[in-house]
Amino acid sequence: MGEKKFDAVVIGAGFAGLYMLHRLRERGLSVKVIEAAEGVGGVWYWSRYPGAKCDSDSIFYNFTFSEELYKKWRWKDRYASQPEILEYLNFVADELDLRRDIQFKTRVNKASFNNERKQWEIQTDSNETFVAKYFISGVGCLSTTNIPPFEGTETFKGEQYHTGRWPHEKVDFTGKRVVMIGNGSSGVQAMQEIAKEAKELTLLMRTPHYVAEARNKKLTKEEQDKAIENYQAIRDSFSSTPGGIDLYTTGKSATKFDAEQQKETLDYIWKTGGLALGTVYTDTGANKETNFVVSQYVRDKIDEIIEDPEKAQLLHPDYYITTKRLIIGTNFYEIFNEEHVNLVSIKDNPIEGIVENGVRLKEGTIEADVIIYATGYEAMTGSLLKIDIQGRDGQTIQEKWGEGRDVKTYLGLTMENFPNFFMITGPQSPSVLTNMPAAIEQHVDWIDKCIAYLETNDLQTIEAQKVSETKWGKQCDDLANTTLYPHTNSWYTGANIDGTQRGFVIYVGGLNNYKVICDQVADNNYEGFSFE
Ligand code: N01
Repeated sequence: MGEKKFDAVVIGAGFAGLYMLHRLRERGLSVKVIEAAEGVGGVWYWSRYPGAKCDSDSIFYNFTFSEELYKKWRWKDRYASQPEILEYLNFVADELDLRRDIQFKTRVNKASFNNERKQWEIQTDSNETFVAKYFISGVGCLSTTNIPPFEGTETFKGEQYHTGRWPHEKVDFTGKRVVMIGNGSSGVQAMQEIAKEAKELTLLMRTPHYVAEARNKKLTKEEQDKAIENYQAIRDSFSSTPGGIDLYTTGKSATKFDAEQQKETLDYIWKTGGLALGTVYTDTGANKETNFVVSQYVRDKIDEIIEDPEKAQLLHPDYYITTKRLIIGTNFYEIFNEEHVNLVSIKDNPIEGIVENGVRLKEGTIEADVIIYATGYEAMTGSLLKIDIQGRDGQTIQEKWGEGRDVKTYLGLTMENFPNFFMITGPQSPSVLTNMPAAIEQHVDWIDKCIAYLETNDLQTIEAQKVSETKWGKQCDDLANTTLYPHTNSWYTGANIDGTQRGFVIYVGGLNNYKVICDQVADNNYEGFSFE
């Protein structure tokens, strides 16, 4: 098969790939997006488990680059469900006529930079070769599922599902004994729904997590109208806030308030719901005293809600709140008061394997008709490392990043030795600590402007200098070390997967500050980069 030539090839047709395609096509470039799924949506195409929702308020979980596009869409609920988000991304693809430049059901296996041609050569599982000047990853931070290598999964006689690869058809839990492994955002959301149907639901819990109340509701016509009227304010919040979303904050440390005031504020947050438990005080992620105030509030809530004190104690999280992604749920703790919902701590009684009739623990077997793995993702770097991406002289990302957590990038966007390769929401960018569409718009806009600079100035390549990578890595580490994040074993650090290298690979300085840095680099004629 001959080569297919484009100006740019983008991997992935989620939020990132769709917007990148639109921007570059508007520039007049020829672009091909390569997507493994049969449709657009990225993670929202695959994560179809019952109850799947986004935990950012829906009115912020969309593109804002086009006022017209923004104003054409109305969210139904405070938090958009997976089907609604998928509908939204299909609406975007239709409105912008994106599908004609997306090749579905195709996976990129390998990409290498040809130094003589100054082009990327990209190979797919359909044995095609694409050649492009620009190669852009929109693979996402949470797209490669993690299924722990439990022994005996093939011997299980019932049904098994991973939350991130859920079947398109409805799974019926009626009259079934369901075992859930994992209680992160996916596990919590799925449990709340499955508990309504299953005969018995047992959570096998390794670490108790903090679950704040979501308070989901239908948006009224007035609320929808207001979101549309507030277009500019919502767009501004993408670049003016640390998280790319306007969440309630006192603007102060908890230490500035007495216990009564703290309780009053936290009660208000609990009642209004959402992720503001993480933003209500400015230093929750950095100051142990504030962190204790907020985390103890949740532990007290658990004690208040759960009738059985032993169960409540088991559900007490003890890591610094927000150093793992805060989870929001709907009456999550309440379900443990129901007789058919069981809680088994596997911290000291780990899973030894899957057997014909259930899950075998070190002590005892939990019988199941259905096993659900809500065990998360090879987060941050997993999806990039799965593809054999080779820069100059055949250097692979694996060679550059060691086992995957010794990440070296400049701005989380580019790498030395990988000319004209860009990562949308790559490691060492604010990515998962933000409202993702905000981070994606900022990255795509920056990449688009950078490509325009190359084209206008007749340049063949842009490449990060080694010294820029070193400085950026130090800046990211120094900032992270002023916070409590690196103290916790989480998917932020890679510690969710046994036996892998650890490393905290997120820029924690906030999307607002990060944008200023990226813009300065661009304004200074792409300071820290080399050109050919
Ligand atoms: O995955 P997770 P997730 N044996 O990694 C457990 C986004 N998201 O899919 O905590 C036993 O958080 C693991 O235990 P532990 C969001 O950013 C958003 O739920 O490592 N248990 C944990 O309980 C989120 O943070 C939305 O001890 C094992 C669970 O599996 C991110 O995706 C919805 C195990 C994994 O939790 C990931 O969430 C869904 C093992 N070997 C996802 N390995 C919303 O917008 C892992 N676990 C709301």
